[in-house]
Amino acid sequence: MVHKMIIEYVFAFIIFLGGFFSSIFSSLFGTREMRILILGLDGAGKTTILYRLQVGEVVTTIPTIGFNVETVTYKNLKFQVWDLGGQTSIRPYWRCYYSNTDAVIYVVDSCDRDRIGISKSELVAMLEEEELRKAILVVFANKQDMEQAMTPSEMANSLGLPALKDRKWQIFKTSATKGTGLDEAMEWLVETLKSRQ
Ligand code: G3D
Ligand code: MG
Repeated sequence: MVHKMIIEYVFAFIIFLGGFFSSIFSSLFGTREMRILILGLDGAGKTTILYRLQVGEVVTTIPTIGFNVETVTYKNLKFQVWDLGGQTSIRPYWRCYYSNTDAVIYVVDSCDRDRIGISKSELVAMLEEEELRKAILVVFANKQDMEQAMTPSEMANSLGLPALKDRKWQIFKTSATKGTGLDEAMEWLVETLKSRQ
């Protein structure tokens, strides 16, 4: 009897977690499609985050020029993910995906001190794109569950965030594997998008 109650409780909890993000997003109703890019260096945790959002099926496509694009569509929201860094020759092709972008979720591995400089230059280069001029920027200081993680303020400075001009931005501590901090960050994003509509 007690066992059964515990099992039911655990199930209810899992269902609650699954529904959490979708309930945040369902409040972002509108007619226009909202586009959100999830970007960052490889290994930062983007794919893990995309699955954590649990709002739909992740579809992976490989455009002919050869980079992975993962997409999740939920109601009028479209999330697209790919890795930055590496081959600069394919960079111009990213532009096909920039148009009408409402927000960029920039994911950074908080433990990767060696590549924070590359992460910064990739971010800066991307923000120079005309199509992203009005996009809101949310930085996920990911892997905060690790002991050696940099603090969000350390990361904000290393990424040059305080120097950004005419950009609505915010940084959040997250752990994609533990699932912490994501809801807070997504809530901020949704509220900020709503206030702009
Ligand atoms: P990417 O899509 O940005 O390239 P992934 O990154 O989502 O594939 O994640 C890369 C690795 O980092 C994965 O480990 C993943 O489990 C891990 N990871 C993602 N987020 C976190 C986090 O918040 N904390 C910790 N500790 N690890 C995280 P593997 O071992 O599968 O390569
Ligand atoms: Mg990935």
